[in-house]
Amino acid sequence: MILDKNFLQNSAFNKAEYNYSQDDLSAGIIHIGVGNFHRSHQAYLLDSLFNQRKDLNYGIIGAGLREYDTFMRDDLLKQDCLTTLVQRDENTTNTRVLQSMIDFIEVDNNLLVESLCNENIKIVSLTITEGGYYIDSYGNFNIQNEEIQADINNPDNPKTAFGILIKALKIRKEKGLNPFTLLTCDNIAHNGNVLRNVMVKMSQQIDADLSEYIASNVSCPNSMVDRITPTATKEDIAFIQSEYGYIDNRPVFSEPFIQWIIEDNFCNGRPALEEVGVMFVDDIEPYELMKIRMLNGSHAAISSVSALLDIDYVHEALENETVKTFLDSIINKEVIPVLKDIVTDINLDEYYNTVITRFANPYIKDTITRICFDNSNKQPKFIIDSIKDGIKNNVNVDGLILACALWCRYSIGTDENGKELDINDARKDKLKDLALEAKDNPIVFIQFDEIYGTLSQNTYFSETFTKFLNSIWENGVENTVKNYNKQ
Ligand code: CS2
Repeated sequence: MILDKNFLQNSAFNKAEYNYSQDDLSAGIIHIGVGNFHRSHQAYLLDSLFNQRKDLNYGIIGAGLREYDTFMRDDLLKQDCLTTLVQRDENTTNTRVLQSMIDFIEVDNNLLVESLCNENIKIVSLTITEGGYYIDSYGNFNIQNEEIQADINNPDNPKTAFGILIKALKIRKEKGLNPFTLLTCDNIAHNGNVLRNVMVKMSQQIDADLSEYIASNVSCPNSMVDRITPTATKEDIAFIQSEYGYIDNRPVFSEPFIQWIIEDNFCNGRPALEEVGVMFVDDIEPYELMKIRMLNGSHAAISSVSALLDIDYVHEALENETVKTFLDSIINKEVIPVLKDIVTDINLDEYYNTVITRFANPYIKDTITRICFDNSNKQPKFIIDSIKDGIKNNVNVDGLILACALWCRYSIGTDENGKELDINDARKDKLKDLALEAKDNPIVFIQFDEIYGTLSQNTYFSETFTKFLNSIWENGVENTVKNYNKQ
């Protein structure tokens, strides 16, 4: 029996806990990029709000532009867009079927534009990954990118999310409809500002008036999002079937922890998410910096070394003394000293303890492969920015530089026993070539400017990287990290 509306209405499953159904909702949000995270986070919080019978006009419509989205759409439509969310740690297994998504637009750019022009849509939210914003290693919008240029030259037939949003905003403006808020939920510092800059700069090349209109009328609040959400496995699907008697082909498993902090800047209204624990603030910077540098930074710091040491899960990485000591040293000696002047209201040591406790949760089975995914878009934002700031502030960042050398070794694609590493990165081939060349000439890896910008010109950085990479090849991964840990 596949999960669907009928099943939910007719079975005894958790019935008492549902105070609304999809029939009570109308569409108010289009979400682009429906993955696991969106569903464990935004869709879950809206479900909690709807369950209080509030703001029922903010139902979510799923959308996407890629092949992956067609598979997600097909599967979700078969189960009436319902998602089973299981939140797990050692004390709880909390299962709920989320009903906050009510439809999923066909993966077709014209249909997406059409839906975006529905005046009931007040918010367009996005999870299009850190790499989805065309940002170069200097933090600037890469307007010369081929895909962006194609949309600028052919704005009526856009292919990128931004081209599509610009076209829809143009139509809304012409029809005299209010614009929508653009709410990014990706892990990028100042994510709203980044998005806004892309929208304004790109539209400038298309239609100057429209660009001005977007700059003055469309809000792009910055936000910090947080909930660890691994990819569900076959065993997870089987767990739901044996435990609850139905099949959900797209369940989501997450930790119980959840956080969403948003700047309160919505041009066309918003749901009362504060009722379900979302924090609305005037300035997001301290929170997002803390989260990106400490939580995502920790993942990025342990990702390559764990893969090279043949560790499968994040909780196992934390049980490995070499990896744990390495991480503690990076965060305590290199990341926190830079952050403590910017993040003054939050106890960073306590925050780090929470991060570690969350990583140690064995019940969510977060994989090292997941945290290695798309590393070439994560290293710049999660590691390299910390290195740059450390150097500026005279903080020793040897550990972070060692993390870069380990990533270089990882990019070869095999571990020290010849076992193949499961690398999922658009720059994989280029990185492998550079990593092989770097065996004899380490500096070529850090001269890859799409990732490192001009950082290789810093002598401390390039000498330390060279020292560590040479040591990795001479003494091995584990010994190199252990030696660093002794410092
Ligand atoms: C992870 C994130 O992909 C990563 O590198 O750090 O997916 C992380 O689990 C989330 O940001 C947690 O909110």
